[in-house]
Amino acid sequence: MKKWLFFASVLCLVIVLAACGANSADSGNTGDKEAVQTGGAAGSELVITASNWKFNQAEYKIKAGETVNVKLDSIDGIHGVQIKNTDYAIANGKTVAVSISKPGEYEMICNVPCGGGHRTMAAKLIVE
Ligand SMILES: [Cu+2]
Repeated sequence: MKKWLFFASVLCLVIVLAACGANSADSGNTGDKEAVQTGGAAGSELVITASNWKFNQAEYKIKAGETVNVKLDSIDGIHGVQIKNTDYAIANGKTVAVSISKPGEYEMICNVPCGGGHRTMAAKLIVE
């Protein structure tokens, strides 16, 4: 009887230790993932969504001198973005690392002939 009790106690202890071990391993992994995600967010990203015939925002803001990964997503029609007074152009579905050192307002236009509203398809990029 005593032997059985001892065995049960050891078994409980093993289970508790295993659970603790598993938990700490899990939280360790989560920490790693968070670190990776934080690292990804540090290189900031700007997603511009284009449709017939507008961009999803009238204005987009980035910081002067900061490299921002600008992605263009066309959800309706095929569009492109050209940032005037810069060499930057972003094709549909592509991401371009944009870094503009001079603050100001830059006009962004669609650079793909996309139909009726093409010529009025524009937004502002504000570099602060
Ligand atoms: Cu267009």
